[in-house]
Amino acid sequence: MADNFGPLFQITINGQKQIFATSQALVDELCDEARFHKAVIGGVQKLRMLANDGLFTAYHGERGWGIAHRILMPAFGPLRIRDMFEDMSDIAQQLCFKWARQGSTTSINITDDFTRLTLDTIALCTMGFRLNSFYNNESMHPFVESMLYVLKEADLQSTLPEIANSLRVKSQRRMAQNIESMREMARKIINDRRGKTESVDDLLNTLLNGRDPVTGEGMSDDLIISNIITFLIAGHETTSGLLSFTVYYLLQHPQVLERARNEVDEIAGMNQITVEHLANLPYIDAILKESLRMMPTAPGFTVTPKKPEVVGGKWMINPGEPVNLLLPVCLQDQTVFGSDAGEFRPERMLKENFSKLPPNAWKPFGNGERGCIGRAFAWQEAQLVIALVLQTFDLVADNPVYELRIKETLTIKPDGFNVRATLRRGQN
Ligand code: MNH
Repeated sequence: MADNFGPLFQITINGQKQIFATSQALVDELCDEARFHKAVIGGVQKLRMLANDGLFTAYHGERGWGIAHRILMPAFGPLRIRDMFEDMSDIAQQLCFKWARQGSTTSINITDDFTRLTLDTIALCTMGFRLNSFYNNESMHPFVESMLYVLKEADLQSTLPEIANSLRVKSQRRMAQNIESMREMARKIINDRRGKTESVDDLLNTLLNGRDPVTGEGMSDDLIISNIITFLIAGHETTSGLLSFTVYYLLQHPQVLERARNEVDEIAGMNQITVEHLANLPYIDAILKESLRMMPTAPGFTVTPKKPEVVGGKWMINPGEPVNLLLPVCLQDQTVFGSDAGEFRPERMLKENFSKLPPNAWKPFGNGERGCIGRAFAWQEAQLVIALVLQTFDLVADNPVYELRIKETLTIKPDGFNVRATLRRGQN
């Protein structure tokens, strides 16, 4: 539809008018926070049943958002993220142990294992909580089972007319039960921590004891629960997709893979990868950026104008009308990235080239005050995992003629992409 009707078109879904923007020039305009702000609609709005005024699902200007945002921003700053490196390594090593022990004849569904990794990482790094997903191959942690149900149901409900939803009594009841069990689990994490005497300086501690510099208030228990759940959800699906697509592109492009691996070998050799190494892996950084450009794992975000606005010089948009920024198309805009915009070419994302892109050309982490709070977290985790996997394994696609299929929930991931991993020579 973007090819036929872009750069701006409108369709009606379930009686609601939806506008889609598909060019970088429009993204640039729509990222102007003086004119536009986030709109919470569709699947994201449905998730409010679970996460209410948590950071991701909060309405523009909602009180709980402001309090949580001001308390939590410093907790996601670069220094705090650096402190999480050891816990990130712990989980990344669990992944490597698993692959090593499975041996090179096992077909690995890479997205499943990366989801185990990212979920365990966010829970351990932010709350000191071990989900131990690598030690349970059959079922996922009950929290995860509930989360998967709720995400799927929220997505489905957002595509059905309200009347159909009101008739799906059993699904509604299951939804409510799963939501309650997730909130109960978060409540338990809070109470466990409050029962401890020694202090731990982590994100959970900030949630429990942080004070909003503006209002002087702390966060209510309900708001803390909503944000714990928000981090667990927002903090893992997107990063898992990023890692999966990155491995997919690496296997599609052997020269890129080789250059990336040489970079790791040169910087870290066979030594354990440290947080200092990560700053010296510019090519891997470019690969991750390019992977998110080709496959933005959060494939869009939605804004609405503060007052009636004309965009692109000719389209009138009114407050409350949602404009979806369709990232997979915007990030491959040929007027910005050239005629090879549809090709995976990490060189274009090396610092000297990246810095020459026009403003707002690369927005896979959203925009402004409602942009991703976990960006530095995700980046450190992804750099570490790709470096460690390249250092440790030879990877091949299980199906050499695999053609990329995409699975879409709120986020996108490769579907049915399996690899085999062989320990590199010279290592046990
Ligand atoms: Mn994240 C918002 C993409 C990793 C927590 N994230 C957003 C938005 C995008 C996004 C896009 C803006 C959504 C919108 O405008 O409606 N996030 C990503 C990507 C990755 C990612 C592509 C990984 C790759 N995000 C993470 C991680 C965490 C996290 C990791 C948690 C640790 N993200 C959030 C939260 C928000 C958000 C919380 C909402 C912030 C706000 O509105 O205040």
